[in-house]
Amino acid sequence: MLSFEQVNDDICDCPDGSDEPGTAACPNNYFYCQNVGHIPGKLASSRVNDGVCDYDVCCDGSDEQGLSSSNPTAPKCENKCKEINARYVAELKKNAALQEAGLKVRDQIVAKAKKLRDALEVDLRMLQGKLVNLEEQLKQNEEKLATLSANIKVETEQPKEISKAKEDVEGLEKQYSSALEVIQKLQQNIETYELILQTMKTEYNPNFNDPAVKAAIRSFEEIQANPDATLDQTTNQLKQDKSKFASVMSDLGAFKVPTCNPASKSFLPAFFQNQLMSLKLWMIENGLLADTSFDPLGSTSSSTDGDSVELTYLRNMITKQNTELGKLRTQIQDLKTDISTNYGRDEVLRGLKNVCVSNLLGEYTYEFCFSGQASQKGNGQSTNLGTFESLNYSEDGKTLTLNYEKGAKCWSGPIRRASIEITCGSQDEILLVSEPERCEYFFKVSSPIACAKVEVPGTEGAVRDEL
Ligand code: MAN
Repeated sequence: MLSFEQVNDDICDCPDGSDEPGTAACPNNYFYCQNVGHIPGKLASSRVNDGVCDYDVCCDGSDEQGLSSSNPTAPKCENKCKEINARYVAELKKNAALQEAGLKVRDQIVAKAKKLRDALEVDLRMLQGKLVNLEEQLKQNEEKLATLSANIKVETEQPKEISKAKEDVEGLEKQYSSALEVIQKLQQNIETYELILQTMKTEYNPNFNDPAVKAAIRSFEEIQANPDATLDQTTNQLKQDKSKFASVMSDLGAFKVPTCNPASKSFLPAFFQNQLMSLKLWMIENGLLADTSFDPLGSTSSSTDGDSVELTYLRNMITKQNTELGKLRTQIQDLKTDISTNYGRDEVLRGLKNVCVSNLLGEYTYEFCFSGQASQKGNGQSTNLGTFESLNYSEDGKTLTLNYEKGAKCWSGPIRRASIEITCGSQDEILLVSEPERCEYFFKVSSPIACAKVEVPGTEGAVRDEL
């Protein structure tokens, strides 16, 4: 236990230096200056009684009061707490006024940000509703297409002319067959007669002088000497050709045309039908035509006949709806991403979308767009320094840092990036830009968006620390 006399006796008794708060006796200790009327301060012991008035910490000059017997020539520093405090309070008030004014501008930006966000949410709900409807319509169309495709038994009929031709060919075939039969019968008869004559020729008695038999045999021999092959050939050809009837009949039987509804019997060429379909589709989509009729060419929508026009229309519609759905989903995703992006406190940065700030500093004009891109312009070209990606606040909340990433690649170096440090100011202004590392840029910026409500604090209670 130390006695009262051992406190501030310029001898360091306690390891933590607590017995010498008013002297420099303990190394690595602090001198406490009361600074009555201002903020108390803590000064390194080494700076006590060193011949320098450390008014930045000890406005009362107590650090140089010659308390140290080892330094009796130390100058006595007069107490300047009153004027230092007056300057300090004036500075605080000035800053508070700046923050106050900036805050008003900030409030307007925040109000705009809120409106923008609300609008995005309305858009999102609207698009989500549209998505649900479109998905439902697509589902219905796909079901209709499936039903249609299943029901289409390509029903066919033959034109009358074809049926008539078939009948005629059938009649001709019968006549042909009868004629062929007659010819074949005659051929058989000829063979029989030839056999009889041959028998007569070989077996007749030449000792009987029968001139009729001899004349018949002579004629038979003449015929045998000049055989006529054409008959056999013709008969064979006729037999072969008979099969052609069957093939013609089969072709005629297979010749059928699809049964069509009146609409698909349109005389319009396919090109015009497609154009008409597209026009109707466009009119339906743009609310100029009710989407009640399923068939763009005006046939009954309940028809489930094999109707290629209706099928084509359905398929076109499904393709279009799928494309539209893809676009909608992308839009919804973009909106969701935007809505969930961190735009800082009160989403203040959202209110500054498309707002850009630039300043000519040295050889380049530097520019950044809040939540957009940062760039360096000069020598007729613009270099991308990165795109806004994230933000963070300093611990005391007074500094907002925006991080811009993935800029243009440095020649044989890193990808450019930038940190934009914003503190409260009456207007958006780039105060300075430096490049602490090659292709890493640091912007110091003032803007109302970093302003905050401040209380002008009393001077009591706080301790001004030199460190
Ligand atoms: C340009 C500028 C500079 C950068 C060099 C790197 O000159 O973008 O800021 O340091 O390229 O090569």
